[in-house]
Amino acid sequence: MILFVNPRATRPKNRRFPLSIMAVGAALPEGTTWEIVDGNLPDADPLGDVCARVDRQAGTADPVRAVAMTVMPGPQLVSAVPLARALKARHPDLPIVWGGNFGSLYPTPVLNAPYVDWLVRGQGEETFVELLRVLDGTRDPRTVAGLSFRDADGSHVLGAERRWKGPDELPAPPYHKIRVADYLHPTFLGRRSGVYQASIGCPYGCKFCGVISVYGSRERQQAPARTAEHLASLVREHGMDSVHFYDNNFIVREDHARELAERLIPLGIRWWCEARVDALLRLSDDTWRLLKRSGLTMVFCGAESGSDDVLRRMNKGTTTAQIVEVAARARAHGIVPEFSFVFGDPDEPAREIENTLTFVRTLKRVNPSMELITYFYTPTPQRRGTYGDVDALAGTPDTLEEWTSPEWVAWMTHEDPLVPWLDRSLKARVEDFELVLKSRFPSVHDSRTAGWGKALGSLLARRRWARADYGDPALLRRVRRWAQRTPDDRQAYGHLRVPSPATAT
Ligand code: B12
Ligand code: SF4
Repeated sequence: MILFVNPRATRPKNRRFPLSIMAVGAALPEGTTWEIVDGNLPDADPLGDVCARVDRQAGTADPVRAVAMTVMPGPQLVSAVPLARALKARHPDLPIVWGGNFGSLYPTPVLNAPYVDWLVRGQGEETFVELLRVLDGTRDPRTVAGLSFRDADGSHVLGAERRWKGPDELPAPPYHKIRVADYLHPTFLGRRSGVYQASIGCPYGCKFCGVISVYGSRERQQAPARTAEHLASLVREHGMDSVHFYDNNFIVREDHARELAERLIPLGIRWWCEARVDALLRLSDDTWRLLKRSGLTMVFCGAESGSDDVLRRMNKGTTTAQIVEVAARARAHGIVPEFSFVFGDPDEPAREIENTLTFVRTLKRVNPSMELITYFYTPTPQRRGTYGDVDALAGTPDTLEEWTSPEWVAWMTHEDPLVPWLDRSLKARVEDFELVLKSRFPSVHDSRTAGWGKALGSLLARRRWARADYGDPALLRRVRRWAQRTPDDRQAYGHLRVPSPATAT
């Protein structure tokens, strides 16, 4: 038996299908038994749960052969480290395998950890199956692409990169291995929202993005018929009424987008996806209408900057004029655009922050329903040069213990990286702007602020917004705090926030 673990990454009420480990489990050879332990379920005790299952299987014909954990940078790493360490202490001979984005980007600290035995980088399905043969003693680990491990002398062996497969070549998500109803939650889209990923990778090469570091600049999309079939079963059997598509680029080609939309219409769901502005501008008005009819409610676009020079240096491949045009077309078609921006240009941080704030105001004028997402630039290991030409690995920790410190968690989540070029006052400027904007125009994602608080905040922010006066909005901050129904949590999907020294009070 294999135990797959999804260490806690979000508040239980925000948990989503544990797609990563579901995907790897589904690809196991027939006859291999496997179970999921999800640390995101309410009252979960993953350590106790895993140990109980190991004890239950011990002495049977099907003992636990490995514990396989998915680990994303950020709070999930903070949960994963003590869990792996404690498991190793209790069961020293039980192989512990890590996979997912953290180890794919930062293999060294993972391989330095004595409580992690094997690391799978990039796509995991085939690598993990081959690793099982290594554990059986029938395969040399050095021949397994995508596998990394510590050699007998302690040196690190990084296997060759594995050429990955597209979704159509992989098994369907094994929904029978989880209680689907536990993962359908209210969001702004619907009462029973689910998630789905219909493509893998991304063909672009933005110099700040972690996706291409893990998957390279390549994207494979699933056939629309298969996507619709999987979603239809979630709608039919579990009453799912809306879906967030996790694809990095859900809309790439017009013919593909049209076929998908046509197949989604009968499902009667509302949906959210990510798409590039240039891809959206390639669509005809008829296709925009079709997407709207199929339930597209909000589209997330990485706008990144209000300066064409920065967009060029990021290798984004889009322009500010295109972003404005998308805002206008989305308005014409009644679809909410959600624009995310990366603040903190390494060369001209102050100037570029002002450029982008001014640009956000322009977008808000063009499309008042536009939603804003802000990130602070955190250099991420790249294949072909980083935005700002900084060394993304310089100074990063070599141990998992250091990575789990609040400073490094704030770095990984792109919320508060302590980078030398981002002065605290510049960061505060962005945060104050965001507070004024979101007070004046409450976000549809905001289910935490009571209605009266939104109305009062909007009224109080009116003059500030009109005068572009964002400096220290103490009163708006207090209103936010008073009107908060649940503790603040900036992420739309939510995750555990570890206070950083800079933000802790
Ligand atoms: C779902 C998701 C989340 C969820 C839950 C993640 C979880 N593990 O439970 C939530 C909402 C919590 C989340 C939060 C964050 N996320 Co996130 N997230 C995603 C998203 C949209 C989809 C991931 C997914 O499930 N894909 C489907 C599965 C099938 O694919 P997969 O995860 O890649 O898994 C495959 C391989 O990685 C590997 N694998 C994965 N786990 C394992 C385990 C084993 C044992 C093995 C063998 C293999 C293996 O095999 C799998 C199958 O091929 C991706 C974007 C994307 N489309 O990839 C971003 C993404 C991974 N997130 C990202 C980031 C940055 C974050 C945040 C740090 C952002 C933030 N500021 O909030 C936070 C913090 C994370 C945390 N809480 O710890 C980045 C990572 C890039 C980077 N530079 O690190 C991504 C790529 C988004 C982006 N474009 O920037 N995220
Ligand atoms: S930012 Fe978006 S478009 Fe650019 S490489 Fe990353 S996923 Fe692709």
